[in-house]
Amino acid sequence: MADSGLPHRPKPEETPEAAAAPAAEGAGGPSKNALKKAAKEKAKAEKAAQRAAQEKAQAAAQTADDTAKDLYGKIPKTEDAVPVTRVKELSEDLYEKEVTVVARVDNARVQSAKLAFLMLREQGTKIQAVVAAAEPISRQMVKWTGGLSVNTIVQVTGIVKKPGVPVSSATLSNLELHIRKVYVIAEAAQMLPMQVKDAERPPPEGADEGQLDSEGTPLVTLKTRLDNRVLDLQTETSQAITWISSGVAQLFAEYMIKSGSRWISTPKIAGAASEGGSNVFEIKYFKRNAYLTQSPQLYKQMCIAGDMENVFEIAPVFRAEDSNTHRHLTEFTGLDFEKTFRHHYHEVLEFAEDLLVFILSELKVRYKDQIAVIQKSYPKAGDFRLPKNGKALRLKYMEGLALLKEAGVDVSEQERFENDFTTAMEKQLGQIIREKYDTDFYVLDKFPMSVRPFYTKADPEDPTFSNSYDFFMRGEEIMSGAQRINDVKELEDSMRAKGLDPNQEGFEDYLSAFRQGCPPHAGGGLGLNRIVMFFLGLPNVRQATLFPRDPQRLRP
Ligand code: AMO
Repeated sequence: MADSGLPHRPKPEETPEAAAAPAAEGAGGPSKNALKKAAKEKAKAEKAAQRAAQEKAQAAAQTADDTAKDLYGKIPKTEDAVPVTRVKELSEDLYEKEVTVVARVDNARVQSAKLAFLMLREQGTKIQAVVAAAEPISRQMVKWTGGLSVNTIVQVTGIVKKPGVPVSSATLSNLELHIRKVYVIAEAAQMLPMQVKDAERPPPEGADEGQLDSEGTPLVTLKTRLDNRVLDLQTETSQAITWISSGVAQLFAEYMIKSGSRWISTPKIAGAASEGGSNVFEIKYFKRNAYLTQSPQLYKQMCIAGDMENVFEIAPVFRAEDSNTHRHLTEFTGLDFEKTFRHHYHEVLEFAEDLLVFILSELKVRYKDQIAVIQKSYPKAGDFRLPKNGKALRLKYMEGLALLKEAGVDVSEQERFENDFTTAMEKQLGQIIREKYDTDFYVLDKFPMSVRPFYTKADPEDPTFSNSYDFFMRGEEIMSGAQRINDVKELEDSMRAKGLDPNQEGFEDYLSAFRQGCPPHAGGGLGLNRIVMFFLGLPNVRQATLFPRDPQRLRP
């Protein structure tokens, strides 16, 4: 033992007391039994050491004569440069060709001493790989490959073959990779909190953990999936859904930019809760309090006052609503726009209707592969109905109300303009419109002034109503918008009528934007998460949100 530099501490048997003490076993020395036991222990230890040495020698010999020792294991530097083919690009054209892929191990199993299977998964696309012991592939390589832990990222080189029978559990069921080399790029922990393959099917309706399907396979609840979102994102369905979300944002930006709109970024921290209402998050801001913005509403209008004419934003929107429903989040992605018009707010309404028709019809074309994947779990994903003539169906609020009344719905509160439609009414109206007009996307225009925010312009012909509109998909709201009041006097009166004080902190900058003159304008705010959810017919908005935030959830 190396000198530790610490003062020597005598072991118990080295102390003077120990030297003076009589031997524990009595004056005649250790008993026969004790001697026998000690001899037995010694023999056992010798045997174990012998066995370990033998195993070590055997392993060394095996490695020495392992014909495949360079064909598997940790990835060698030389393999880094090998060109890689994407799994989803593999096809029957590559039969008998050698390819290299990088993928996760979805499943690994040893069939026999000479045969093992890997299911490989790259962004949800699966292909089966086989490793069989035959020169130069060794039994050791087969055993090692079949023992890889699930989710490990591997680089596999192999020959593309046609399997004897199609591999029904693989996405590429008519292809099989016959492994030549397999190297580990990043190893996964042995125990994962959730199996990605168990999350491939939709979650059960109830929240109870431990549910099994009729074949005894675990059903993973939405809560477990969201708790382990990184694993959940690896499923084929989540991969496809996240592509649709990306597509909605891209198509929104594409349409806006094509129309000459400017991409803006407005603050999410504000000094006052100026949009009113209690659904605002208060935060600590150095020595004072601040608020997270509930929408870019006031700022997008201030940009119009700043002569920007046509603006849009894609950004988080915060709502401190304790709503625990399938469609409410406390943070969502808002797609907002604001635009000037010349003669009538319908110029902007039409612009927004064409925007939605563009997004929804382009999604169907550009993301048809992803939609087909999602449809396997959520059959409604592929059946979103758009108006045949490419023009949005637009009804007046009162026409919608009449359709509900005709269907026997009690709309007396709505007729008295006391309340907006309830969620149940909106859904029923969606059904009626689908049957009558064969579309899942429609617009209601001219809402009662009483149910809209202070910045909404009243209908000059009948001020009971307003120049405001909501957009619906499958009977649920995805957008709100309106012509805005652009005259400062009218704006202050409207604030007072809604019980707001124009002199309240936070309104001065907004109001002064109008004092120096602001052109007529209108706009709207869309919820990206809801568009994805309703387009695909998903049961819950959390499935259309990367890392959802709701009153119960602040992680991951
Ligand atoms: P509104 O409050 O109606 O309007 O919001 C606009 C759109 O945002 C989405 N949305 C939500 N999505 C998920 N969870 C929520 N809690 C949630 N709340 C709203 C919906 C909704 O249609 N300033 C106005 C817009 C405007 O007039 O331009 C506004 O924010 O899809």
